[in-house]
Amino acid sequence: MALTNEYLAGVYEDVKKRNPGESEFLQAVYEVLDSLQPIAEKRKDFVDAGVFERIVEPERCISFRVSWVDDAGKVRVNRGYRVQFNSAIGPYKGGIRFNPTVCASEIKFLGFEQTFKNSLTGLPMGGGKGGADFDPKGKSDGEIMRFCQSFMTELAKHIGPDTDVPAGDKGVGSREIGYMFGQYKRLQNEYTGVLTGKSIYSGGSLARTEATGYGLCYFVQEMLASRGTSFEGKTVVVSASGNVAIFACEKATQLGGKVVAMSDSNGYIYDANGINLDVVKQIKLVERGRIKEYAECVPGSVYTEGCSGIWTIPCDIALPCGTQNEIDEASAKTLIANGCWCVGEGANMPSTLEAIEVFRESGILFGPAKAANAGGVSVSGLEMTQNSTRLPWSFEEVDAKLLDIMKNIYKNAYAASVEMGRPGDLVVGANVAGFLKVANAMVWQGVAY
Ligand code: NDP
Ligand code: 2IT
Repeated sequence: MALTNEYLAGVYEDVKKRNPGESEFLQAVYEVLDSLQPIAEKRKDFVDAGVFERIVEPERCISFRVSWVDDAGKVRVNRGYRVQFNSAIGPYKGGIRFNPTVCASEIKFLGFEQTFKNSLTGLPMGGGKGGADFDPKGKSDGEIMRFCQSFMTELAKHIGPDTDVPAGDKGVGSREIGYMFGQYKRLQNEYTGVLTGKSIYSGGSLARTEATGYGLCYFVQEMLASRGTSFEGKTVVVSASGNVAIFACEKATQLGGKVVAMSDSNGYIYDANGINLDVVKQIKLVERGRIKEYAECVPGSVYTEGCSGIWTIPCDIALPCGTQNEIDEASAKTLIANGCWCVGEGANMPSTLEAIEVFRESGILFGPAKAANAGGVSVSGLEMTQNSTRLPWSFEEVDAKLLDIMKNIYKNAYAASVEMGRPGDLVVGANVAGFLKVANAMVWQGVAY
């Protein structure tokens, strides 16, 4: 794979030199620049304003020490990050991830993707992402609280309701947001909507918990409608069993689909009768257990060790909701060989560049992450609106707005794909539609001399 546009090929070479070894970040940048090649040819004003060079460079990268004390009284040290990628269209906005894999490359790829995703939502939010190489697995509640407080003690210096508004991501849910919110309030003596994904008792929005998974299904519903069909009677495979996966499973089932498999990073469960989501919720949300336990609770279901095996299960619709690069070229080919004809990305960048090529060449329906999983940050944007107006909305109001936003994202991405001469290629459509708004704002705001 190589960029044919000489100018963008040069921009990409520069990004490679400046970010050596950052494979996830380079992958995300390559995919976007590839889609933007016709734009670079047409829009001399963007080239003259250095938009392409600027948009691949984060505005600010903060990295900091997070020291905390574990239950045994031992001092532990992790590394925290906040990458404030682009503020052309609004305050930086994006989640915080706690996972041992977290590093500069991972947070930069996520912040870069977030910039285009947030633009697609139509709401005034710039792109940012943060996290720490902290593993929440096996930690006590007290350890999680002390870590979150120490993390926020530094992060608080860099964020604010009109500056940068973090939220959850992998390893960060309502519990962690609560501990961080409490610490921010203590430090700043301010009760503001500085974080989203808050509890409904502290200014959170109803339907934020469900938003990414529900939004993903609303987006897939639009893709299916373009072929005159729906979720009704379709077999669905959902990877992972975290926040996004659980509510994708819930909405896909409500819309008439049958979800037959879910997973975690250790393995997957197959239930030919359709996943019993109450059991999954009890194991994952209440007991914080492993997906393996499902097979012990539900007769007839089977657990298999190893998470990538989930892509060998025959299905109509695949919803990867776990992590980056969980579908490689071989898994993509297996999915298609077994009859899969629709993929909606719930996780960020779950398909490798090679896997995406397989999906695009085969002509199946493919909903790329920055469009398909934008429901979470959309409802975060609606949470910010409710916080600034001090008026909470009902679940139904938020859900209706979410549906509307996801329909619009589909419509705009599809329209951009047509304009680029690639009708139905939503990778190109989402990248171009997301880029144009940010690029126009960057030109309008000028360059600091
Ligand atoms: P959670 O921490 O709630 O859940 C993560 C889930 O992914 C866990 O079940 C985890 O299993 C599983 N997982 C991790 N690696 C793999 C793998 N290789 N194969 C299968 N499952 C795996 O995180 P979220 O649900 O919030 O996030 C999931 C994805 O969705 C991430 O890519 C995130 O960036 C993205 N996303 C999240 C949004 C949100 O609002 N939360 C919004 C948009 C995107 P285990 O317990 O074993 O680690
Ligand atoms: O990847 C994402 O869009 C998120 N983790 C949600 C970000 C947010 O600010 O709600």
